[in-house]
Amino acid sequence: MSAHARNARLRALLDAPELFFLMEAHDGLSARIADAAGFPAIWASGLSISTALGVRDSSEASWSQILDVVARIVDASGVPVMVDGDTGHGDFNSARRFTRQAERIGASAVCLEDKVFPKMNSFVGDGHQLAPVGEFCGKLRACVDARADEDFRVVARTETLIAGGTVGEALDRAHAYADAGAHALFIHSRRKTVEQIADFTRAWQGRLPLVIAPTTYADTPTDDFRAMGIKGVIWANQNMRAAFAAMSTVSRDILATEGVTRIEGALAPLSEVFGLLGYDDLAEDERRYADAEPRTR
Ligand code: SPV
Ligand code: MG
Repeated sequence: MSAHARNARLRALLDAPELFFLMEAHDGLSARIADAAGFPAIWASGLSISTALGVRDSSEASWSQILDVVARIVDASGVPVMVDGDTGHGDFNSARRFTRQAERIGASAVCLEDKVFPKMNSFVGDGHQLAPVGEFCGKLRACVDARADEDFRVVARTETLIAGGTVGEALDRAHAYADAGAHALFIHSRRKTVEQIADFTRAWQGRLPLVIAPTTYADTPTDDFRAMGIKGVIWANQNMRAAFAAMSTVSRDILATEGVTRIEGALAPLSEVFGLLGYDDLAEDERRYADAEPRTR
């Protein structure tokens, strides 16, 4: 799918009445797996990419390091990619440079959050500081103006509830971000239950498409999110956590047993890896291209 077609696809997903899932990816392999599983869109998660790079989700990875990984995710998949842009990695100018570059490498949306730089992951600690509303609105406007393709989406994320604010305060910010030109709104909560999100969606009345990441309230049935009118549900870190758990088990087991006999059955066969990465297609292409006879006229 061309970059423009991917952008148009994500825009259509956000604007359609149906709910859709965005699956987290943090490298080329996880992107390929999410795509092959059938997810219609990918969330390039700051937490998961940072973790895969071996650093903390506290603006430790530079924006170019993040976008290097996003380029791998775009390259390895055929579905639209929404990039977790954190705070935009600085002021409005850093954010719009990040946005422009994300669009150039084939991402279809950037999501910007209203915290101050450097940010800390939303699940860590209680010191989450929000940016002034006017400053964040200017950042959103700069990113909306910086797009080359009008189907590329700028998603505003409010961390009001993460910072201990009320649903009313989150709504005030969300309306300001909609006025500033955001195309969708990510309302984030780390409560174990969905009530805050439900209160927000009732009052929001569908002004812009809503996106959520139900990491802590993940046992809420998806039909409840549908009933609330939520459009995008981001499974924000499950591939990274699955890989973390599996790699921890395998590394410990091989060391403890001095071999792979016990763990081998739990591993993906290489044939499955080669299948997903399209080794057969390459063999076919080699037959076609590697030693082509000159065509006779
Ligand atoms: C991420 O995936 O990096 C997110 C979502 O921003 S969360 O970790 O829930 O803040
Ligand atoms: Mg993040």
